[in-house]
Amino acid sequence: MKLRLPALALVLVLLLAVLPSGARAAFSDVKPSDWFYQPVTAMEARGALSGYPDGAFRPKGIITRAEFVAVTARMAGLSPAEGQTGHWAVGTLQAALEAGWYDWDEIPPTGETFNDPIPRQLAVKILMKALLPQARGDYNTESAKMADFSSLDGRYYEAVLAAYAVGIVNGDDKGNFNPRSHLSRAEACALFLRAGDESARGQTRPVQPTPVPAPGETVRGGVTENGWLRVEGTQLCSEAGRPLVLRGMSSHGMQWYGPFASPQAIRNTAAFGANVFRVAMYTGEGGYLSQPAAMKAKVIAAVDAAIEADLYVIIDWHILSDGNPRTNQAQAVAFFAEMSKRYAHSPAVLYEICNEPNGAVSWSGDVKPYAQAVVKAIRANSPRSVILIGSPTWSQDIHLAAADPVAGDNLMYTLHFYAGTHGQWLRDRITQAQAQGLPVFVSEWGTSRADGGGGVFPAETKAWLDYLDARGISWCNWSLCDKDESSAALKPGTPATRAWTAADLSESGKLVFGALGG
Ligand code: IDC
Repeated sequence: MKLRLPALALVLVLLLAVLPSGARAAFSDVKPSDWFYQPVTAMEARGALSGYPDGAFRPKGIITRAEFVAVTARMAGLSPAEGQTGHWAVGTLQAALEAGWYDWDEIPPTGETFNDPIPRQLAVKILMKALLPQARGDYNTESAKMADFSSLDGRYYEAVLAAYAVGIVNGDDKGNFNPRSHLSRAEACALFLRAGDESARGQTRPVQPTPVPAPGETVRGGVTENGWLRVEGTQLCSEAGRPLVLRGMSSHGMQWYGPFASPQAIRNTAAFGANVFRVAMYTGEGGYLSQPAAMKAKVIAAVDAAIEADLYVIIDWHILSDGNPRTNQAQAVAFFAEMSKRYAHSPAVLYEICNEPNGAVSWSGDVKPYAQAVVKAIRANSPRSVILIGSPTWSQDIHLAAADPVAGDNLMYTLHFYAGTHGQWLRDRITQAQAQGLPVFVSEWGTSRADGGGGVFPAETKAWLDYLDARGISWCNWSLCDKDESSAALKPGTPATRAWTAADLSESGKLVFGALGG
């Protein structure tokens, strides 16, 4: 059956066209700091909708009834009905009507409202019927969440209450649902994504993640694929609850080696198989405390570049010479409050709140109270991002944290090692801490001695990587730069401004980059 496509319809088809698989369009009007960046890019990456031929997405444009039903159908796998002609989406609309997603009068098949904006209450009904038909919401509990519940039409109660109950709809800042107002394309993306993820979760829910996965049970992949991280038992998991391993590089100090956290450098690292990047923002050593505005700008640029490369990204408050995190707690609280607000909607961002407490510093007297204060500041903006907490003795004393952990969800504890200095005893400490229920993340390790020099230790490195791999523990290697020291991954003089080949990698870089994708 050949469809006749008038000019307008053709534009709409282009609008909904699927991009070639693997293409990640950078829309000219969708920036990493926009609240809708994640839903829009995730929906586009799933091939459920795309931008305009001019490279724009028009996030504020209004979505029509036909467009909304077409995207929903694509997500639900509903095929168009045969034998329909006229409007570009008429076959799909007919199939949706027959599937009972909406009634005849809500979108008459005669087509006169196909290109009208879709009211929110109808959009939610269609989405719930298509993707979450089993969901139900308790009348009293859910209606109390809507300040304007009385303006909702009775025929939408069931769907809207269910949507509130499963969390795919939240009201506006006044608590209103606004049942008759229209949806922007960005808002529709957020709705589609939440419904799609909730529906996928429903299908995977019976499978409980194992606390420590067996080798081969973990998944890799980037943010688009895995979504919000969550910690189940001791294991980092994807949004759908699958054990996930992040592996990547840490930057060197942003005040010295900022160019190696450029978009090109981060893309290069991703091309070697990394799915995480750590932005090491030294506090002392001429870093943030001496030049806050300049350092913050560098961190933001690096975080945005990592998000654009679909990597998870760790914002690291890199205390080192300032050994006790309490010394600059007020600055840390303010910094993380600002960052967590800025990235509140990005599932890519993790917060590492104190690189390596050291010197005369105690867990329960210093690091733990500091962590409680910073976690509280982050949670005020970002309820579910993963927060990484260090411990005394350069983040080796995880046994102290295991005995007295910080309360809260999605908290992990960092363990740092250097293969030329730390051996079996420190691995045993991880085993013990995990047995006590402590989630561990190796946010920094080196193939060298702990001072960053002394050459590379391949056998010791292999013992460590095998151990981490067997336990599904995530890691970042120190460090991505061309400094003339053993721990640097690139040969001295390697530019950050072009792609890298194996010939650019140092001895350490060869070992580490070889293990990134594996
Ligand atoms: C090292 C750098 C080195 C720099 C030094 C002081 O490799 O070039 O001169 O810091 O700033 C850590 C720290 C990390 C260290 C690294 C190696 O987190 O900042 O980097 N290391 O010494 N903990 C254990 C080892």
